[in-house]
Amino acid sequence: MTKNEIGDALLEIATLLELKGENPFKVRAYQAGARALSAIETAELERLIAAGELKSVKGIGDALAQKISMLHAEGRLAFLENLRGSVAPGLVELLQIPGLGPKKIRALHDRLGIADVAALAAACQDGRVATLDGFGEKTQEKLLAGIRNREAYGRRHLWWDAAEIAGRIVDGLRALPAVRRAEAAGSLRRGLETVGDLDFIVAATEIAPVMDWFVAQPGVQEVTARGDTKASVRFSSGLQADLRIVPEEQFVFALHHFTGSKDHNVQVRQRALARGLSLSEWGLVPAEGEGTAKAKADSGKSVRIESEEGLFAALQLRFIPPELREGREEIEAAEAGELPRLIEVGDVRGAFHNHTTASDGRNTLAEMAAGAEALGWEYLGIADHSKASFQANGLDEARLLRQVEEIRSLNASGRYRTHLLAGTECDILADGRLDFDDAVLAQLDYVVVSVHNAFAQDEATMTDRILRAVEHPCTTMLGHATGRLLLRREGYRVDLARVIDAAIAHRVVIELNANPWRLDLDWRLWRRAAERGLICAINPDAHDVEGLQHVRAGVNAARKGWLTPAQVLTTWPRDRVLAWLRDRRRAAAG
Ligand code: DGT
Ligand code: CA
Ligand code: CA
Ligand code: ZN
Repeated sequence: MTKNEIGDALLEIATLLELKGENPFKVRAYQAGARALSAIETAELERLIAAGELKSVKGIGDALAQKISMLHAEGRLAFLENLRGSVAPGLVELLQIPGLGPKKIRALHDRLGIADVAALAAACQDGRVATLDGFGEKTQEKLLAGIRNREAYGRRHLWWDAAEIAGRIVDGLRALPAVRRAEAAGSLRRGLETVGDLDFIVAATEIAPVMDWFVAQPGVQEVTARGDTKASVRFSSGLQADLRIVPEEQFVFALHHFTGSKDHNVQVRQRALARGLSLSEWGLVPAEGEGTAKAKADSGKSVRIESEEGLFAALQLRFIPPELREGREEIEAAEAGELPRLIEVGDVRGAFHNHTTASDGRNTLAEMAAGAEALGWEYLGIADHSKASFQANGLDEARLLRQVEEIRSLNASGRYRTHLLAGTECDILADGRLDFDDAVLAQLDYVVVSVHNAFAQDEATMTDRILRAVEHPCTTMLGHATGRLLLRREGYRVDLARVIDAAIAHRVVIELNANPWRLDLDWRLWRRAAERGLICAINPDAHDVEGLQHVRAGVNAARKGWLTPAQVLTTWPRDRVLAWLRDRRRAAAG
C-alpha cells in the first residue's frame, strides 16, 4: 500500500471505532497516526519501516507501527477487516449524509435507536431529531435535505468509480476460457460523467460458466435477474450491471446497439434504412422481405461484420469514437470525413492545478514532482490555495514566495526530469478582486483563479465577479468554472456564455478540472467554445500523487467535448508552454 492508502486505512479505523463508541483516546491515536504519517516523505517511511524504527516517530506508538508495517507489506489488515464486519452497514451508510460524522451518528443510534438512513428520515420527519442535544431544528432540516438529495441522485454513479469496477469485470470475463470477446458498453463506454448502470456484452462458446462467474463477483449483493442469455446484478454500492451473452457473429451489432446513445442509434438506423438495410442489435439485414430483423439475422441474412469500423464503413461512415455517440452531429461529421483527432491520455505532457502539503494536499512538493516524473510529464504546475481559503490552509505572501524559492531550487538541482512551474490557485474574492497583489502575482509562472466562497451570490453578481477576475492582466486560467460537484451539489449561478467570451477575448485559459467529481467546465460546452478560440487546460486538481491519475477522467470529458490536442494547453511541449506563459506575462506587464 502507498503512504496515502495507509493513511486512509488508519482514518477508516478511527471512524469505525468511533461509530462503535470505543474509547475516544483510541480513536484519536489513529487520527494522530494518520497525520504523523502524512508528514513523513515516502522514502523516509520506507527506511523507517525497514529499520523497524517507525515507533520513534512522534504520534506513532508500538501497536500503530505494527499495523502500518503490515498494511505496507501486505496491503491488508485483519484487524480492519474484522472491524468493518462488526459495524452495521446502515451506520456506515449514514456517513454519506452531509452534516453527519461518527459522533453524531453514535448519538442518533444511542438515543433514538437510529441504525440506517430510512430510520433517520422518519425521525427527522416527526421532529424527534430536533429534540436531541446538539441537533436542533436547523440541523434536522439540513439532514432531511441531504437525504432527499441523495435519493434524487442516488440512482447514478461517478464514471470514475464505475470504470474501476467495469475494468475488473471485463478483464475477468476475457480470462474465462469460454469467452471470445467482452466489452463494457453503455454510458460508461461513451465516457459520460455519470453512469446509470453497467452494460457488458460478451461473445462466448458456452453460457453457463460465464453467468456463474458474473453473478459470483465480489461486491455483488443481489442477483436481480437471470435468464437464458442475460443476467443482472446489484453491487453493494447500489450500482447495477447487465450482462448479455450473444453469438460471436452478433457481437459487433450488440456492442454498437448497447453502447448507444439512443439518439445516436436512431440516427444510424435511419441511415441504414435509407440504404435499404435494417440495423439492430442482432445484425444488418435487408429491410425488404418477410420476417423480423431478428429472424433474418438468426437465419444468416446479416452482413458479416467483425468490428465497429466495419459496421460504420458498411454505412459509408468513418469510425465514430464511442465518446462522440451522443447524437450531436457526429454522423454528419463522420460522413464528411471531418471527425476530430481526439485527444488521448498519451498526449498529456503536464498539468497546472495541483496542491501540496503546503495547503491542503497530502504529498510534499518533492513527492508530487516524483509522481509527475513517473507519469512521464514534462512539467508540473503547483497551485496551492491562497490565504483567503484559510479552511484549506491557504498560503500567505511570505509562504507563497518561499514555495517559489523552493520550486526554483528544486528545478536547479536537476533532481527530477519534470520541470516544476510556480503558480497559485488564487481565490477570487467576493467582489472579484484577487487574493494577492499584482507585485506578488508577477513573481509566479502562472495564476489560476477560482471561486471558493460566497457560492450563494445571484447570477449577475457572480458573473461580474468572475468576469473581473478573468479580465485581470495577471490571470492565466480560470479554475473549476461552476464549482459543481457531480451528484452532490449544483454549481453556482453564473452566465457561462459571457465568461467564455471574456476568456477568449483576454486569452485566458479555462480549465477542464479532471477531478471525477467536478469535470468542470462541462464537456457539452467545449466544442463550440474551442472552435471560437478558447484554450483548454486539463488539470487534475490533484491533492496527492494518486490524484494525478485523474487526468484520465479529464481526457475522457475532453474527448466528449470533441477536443483535439492542439486545443489543450497541457498537451503542448514544455518549451512552447513556457514561451506562451512568458509572452502572456510580458503582455500583462506592458
Ligand atoms: P445509463 O445507464 O442511464 O447511464 O445510460 P446508457 O446509455 O448506458 O443506457 P442503458 O443502460 O439504458 O442502455 C444502454 C444502451 O442501449 C443505450 O445507450 C442505447 C441502447 N438502448 C437501450 N434501450 C434502448 C431503446 O429503447 N431504444 C434504443 N434506440 N436504444 C436503446
Ligand atoms: Ca447503462
Ligand atoms: Ca443497462
Ligand atoms: Zn479550487
